[in-house]
Amino acid sequence: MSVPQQRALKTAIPGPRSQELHARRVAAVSSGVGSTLPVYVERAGGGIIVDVDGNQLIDFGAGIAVVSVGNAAPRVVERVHQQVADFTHTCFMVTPYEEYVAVAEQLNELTPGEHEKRSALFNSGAEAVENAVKIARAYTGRPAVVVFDHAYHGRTNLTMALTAKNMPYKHHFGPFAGEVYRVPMAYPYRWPTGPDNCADEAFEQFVSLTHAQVGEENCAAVVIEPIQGEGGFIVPAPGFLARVAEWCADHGIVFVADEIQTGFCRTGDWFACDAEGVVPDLITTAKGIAGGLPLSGVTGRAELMDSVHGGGLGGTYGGNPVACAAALGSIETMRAEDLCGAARRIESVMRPRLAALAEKHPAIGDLRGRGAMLAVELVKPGSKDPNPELTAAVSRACHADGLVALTAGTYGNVLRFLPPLVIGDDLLTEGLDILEAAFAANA
Ligand code: PLZ
Repeated sequence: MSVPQQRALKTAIPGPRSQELHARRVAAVSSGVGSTLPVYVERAGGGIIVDVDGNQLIDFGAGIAVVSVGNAAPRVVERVHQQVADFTHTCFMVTPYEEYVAVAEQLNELTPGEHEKRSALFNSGAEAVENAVKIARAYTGRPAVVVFDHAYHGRTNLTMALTAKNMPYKHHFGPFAGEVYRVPMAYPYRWPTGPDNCADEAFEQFVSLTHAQVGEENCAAVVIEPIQGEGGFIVPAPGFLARVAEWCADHGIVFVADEIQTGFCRTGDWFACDAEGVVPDLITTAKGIAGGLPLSGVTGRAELMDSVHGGGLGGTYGGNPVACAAALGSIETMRAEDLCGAARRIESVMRPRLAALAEKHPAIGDLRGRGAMLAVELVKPGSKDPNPELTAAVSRACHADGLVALTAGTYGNVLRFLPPLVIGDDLLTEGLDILEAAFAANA
């Protein structure tokens, strides 16, 4: 690995060169685009990001769960090099190529369920979710889509409507797409009558609200993240997903699992649905699929995917050959290096440390997640009132100490950890030491 797997701080964070670039950025880039940690990146690999001042930061973000195989992963780089040299674009809708077909084959094989499947490729996660809704509507002939509290599905007009949180995703950007209905999420930590009642009661509310306010026969799809990502790594109460999926099947409603953040080994399985034996009708993927190149997919039952009129799905760049080559290199890496196993190993290192931290700091109200998708929810001591101030302070302290840590949550009070799955135990442990010190200094 060409990037040394060590943390090293040469300047304050951000350093002078990053600050220079930041001044240029402010003059050139819309202030509507944010950055969590404005160090400007020069190189990255494994569990390390090297900035333009020579600082080496530990990466607990993986570009928001994207570079699961690590940055510039060798198999990705090799296939991308070959592909850019061969051809960069013809448009699959004009003159197709094998790489797209090969990625579709991989998706059909790896996603949950043994039924016959088809896939279609796009560029971003939001685009995949939009297309899943289009396909569900075309198949069922029904308009409505049911989504959940705390959901995140993207920033385009339809996916903003599907996304729950106003700030920063929706504020001032309406009006939003219609025929979107929201129901409570089975969120054990915040379930009013306690976690034990959560699955049953949330399921009852989902059914009764969908029946009363939408009507089953008007409902094209239910769209759900099997573990909510931006919403704060909310793991639905056990059994909830399976019951929702079964109820959808009983009513001819398409069950769509948005696995854009949870997919491709992140949770210790190829897909988060696997852990509960849930088989979605459609599944959306992106992020981890292509080692950092923009690619997304919708995969699902052949009869559903083939119900759309010919030419109804597409886009200039969807399934771009370079992105497909990257995906093939990325999937090959996940298989060869058993990155599902790696995600479970990461959990076995992180969870006990986070549990010990939670013992020590009453500000940690909940520890949750699965595999290499773990989070702590921070509250004001003695209550469940969200503590976004402490969350921001701890994450700032981590950044200053050379750890890229991300926040999440409807209330901005969740610290989430998404290391690249190829990160070494040493860096993982050192990152956790930094986190511990950040809590000691701020909580
Ligand atoms: N569905 C479950 O997690 C993207 C968004 C970051 P795109 N999550 C990161 C931000 O602030 O924009 C995401 C997701 C789930 C859909 C999406 C959307 O994927 O590739 O960002 O469009």
